[in-house]
Amino acid sequence: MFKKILIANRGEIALRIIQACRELGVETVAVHSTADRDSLHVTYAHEDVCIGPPPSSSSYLNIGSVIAAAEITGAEAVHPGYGFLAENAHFAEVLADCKIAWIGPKPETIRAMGDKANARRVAMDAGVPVLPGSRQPIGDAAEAAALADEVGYPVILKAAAGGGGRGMRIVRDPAEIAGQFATASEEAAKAFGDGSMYLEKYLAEPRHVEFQIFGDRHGTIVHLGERDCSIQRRHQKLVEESPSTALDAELRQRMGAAAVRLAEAVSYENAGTIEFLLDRDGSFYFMEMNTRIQVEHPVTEMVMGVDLVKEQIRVAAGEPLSFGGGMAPRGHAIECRINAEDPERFMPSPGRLTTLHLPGGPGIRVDTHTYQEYVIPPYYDSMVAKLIAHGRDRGEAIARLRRALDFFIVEGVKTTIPLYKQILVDPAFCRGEVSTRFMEEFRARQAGEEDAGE
Ligand code: MV4
Repeated sequence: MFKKILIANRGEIALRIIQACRELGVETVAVHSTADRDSLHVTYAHEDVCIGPPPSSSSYLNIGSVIAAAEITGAEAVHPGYGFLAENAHFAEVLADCKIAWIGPKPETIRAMGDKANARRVAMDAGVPVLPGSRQPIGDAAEAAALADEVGYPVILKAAAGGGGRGMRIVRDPAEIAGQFATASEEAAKAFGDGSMYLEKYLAEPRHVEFQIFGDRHGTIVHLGERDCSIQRRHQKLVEESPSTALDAELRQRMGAAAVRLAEAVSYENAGTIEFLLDRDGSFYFMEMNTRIQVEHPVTEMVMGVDLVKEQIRVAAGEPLSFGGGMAPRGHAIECRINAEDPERFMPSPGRLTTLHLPGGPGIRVDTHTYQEYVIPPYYDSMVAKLIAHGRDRGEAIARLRRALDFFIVEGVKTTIPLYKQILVDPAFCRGEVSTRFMEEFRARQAGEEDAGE
């Protein structure tokens, strides 16, 4: 096992990784920008190194500074968390050159899956279902038009270098395909330095169902069930749960087998996520693969009874997986991402947490780097905490989450807590009827209720 690990991240995930290291008896190095001196990840690490000024481009994304911090402290491995450098294949390669271990998949896997058009082709070749569409990046507008005619409208244009909803265009009218292709490709070239686009048939009201997969260095690859992340707004996930109310054991087995097949096709190592779109009729289609630990990993941990971050470290140190595949979920878990935001406008609301009381009790987990009097800086994402409830069934998980939201007191900044209290009593949510359109439909129901009340 490693003696010392550097955590190349901040916020709640940095603290989560430090917790895992402690349990494994591994020493920790925190890196931080000048804006994060007072964060708990700095407090709890054995050592800390300031790596630059607040903008992440000058600190958490500065490969030279992070590697210098690892060299100075003698860290043997780096855990990247999520975001920042987590899916940067070049960073993983530079670490290897410096003889520092990378807690994540092989750089070539990160690169292969980071190109979303290539990932789609890998899935097709592995016999994993994909929506009708491109086999390779689209050459020009005429090719986009021909392909769209072939698969039928509506279609969606996606940037190969995008992902997570960035660089997407839905096209419903054949008259618009050429123009949309040109502008989308130009935008992608500007935003990602790569204008490659691919095309898929557009599904109107799918669910976002993703599978947690895990591979070790001895060739074992398993899945740990799914997370339903259909409730999103502007491609930001709001609520994540496991198991999905749309899956039975048979569909879970088939989707899980497809996820494992794809992971096997790239000899996947460490933790990863395979995203699917699930249609109403039970058809499922590969969308993207994420080659990192995800924000919503705790819902899987709670229903599967595993510690995914400890497992990442063990596997990176060469140990075999400590669990097998094919486990059935135990009970139900739901996570809310609590942000310092004005939920009406979805605008960040940074500042001092003048009061903070965190809920606890049976079945409740709170992952946070904050404390009373902590100041949320304006430079990074505005997450205050992840609140996760586990219950014997979905009803108990919802009741516990509602109770915990009622007992979660934050003063000094606006938060998304009131929004979650509304979602958790929404009739469609309570029936488990969610799709990627959920938030629009929910807003409409809320507006209708207000009208009726006046
Ligand atoms: C789609 C889709 C429907 N059809 N692709 C969004 C994030 C990125 N991972 C891909 N996404 C989608 N891709 C096809 N062929 C629906 C989504 C999607 C979505 C789209 C618009 C608004 C919200 C969304 C939430 C989740 C998924």
